[in-house]
Amino acid sequence: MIKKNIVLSLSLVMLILSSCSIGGRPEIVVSNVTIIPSGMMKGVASSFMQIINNGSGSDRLTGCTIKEYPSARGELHDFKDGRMTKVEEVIIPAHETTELMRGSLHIMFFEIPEKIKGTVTLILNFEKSGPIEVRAETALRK
Ligand SMILES: [Cu+2]
Repeated sequence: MIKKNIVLSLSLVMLILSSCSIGGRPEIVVSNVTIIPSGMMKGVASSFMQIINNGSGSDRLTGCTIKEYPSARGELHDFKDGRMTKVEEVIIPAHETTELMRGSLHIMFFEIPEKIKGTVTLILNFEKSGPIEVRAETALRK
């Protein structure tokens, strides 16, 4: 009976330990945020940035909006087999920097009501960290 109890409590400890390592807290820092209006399509812009996760748990980017233009629609895009495709989420692994850049993962906005310039505020929605506001500098397409 005693032996059985020890085994039971040991497995409980292991369960708690393993759930900690999976469910640790993410610590998100976002830098180098740019938003680039499309030269060809009206009301469309792409956004690039670095999302740094200094925490011990992963997070997911699930969406993005522009504070100044709430009606604009933000989509998460990736490239698969050389073609741009919409994705539902971007996984942000712990202890890693996730790069959103041209030709790879990026955010794209549609139906922006006017030509954007200067800086705008993006609201990035994370599953665990919640909404994070970042300033995005408008850049011209190089
Ligand atoms: Cu895109």
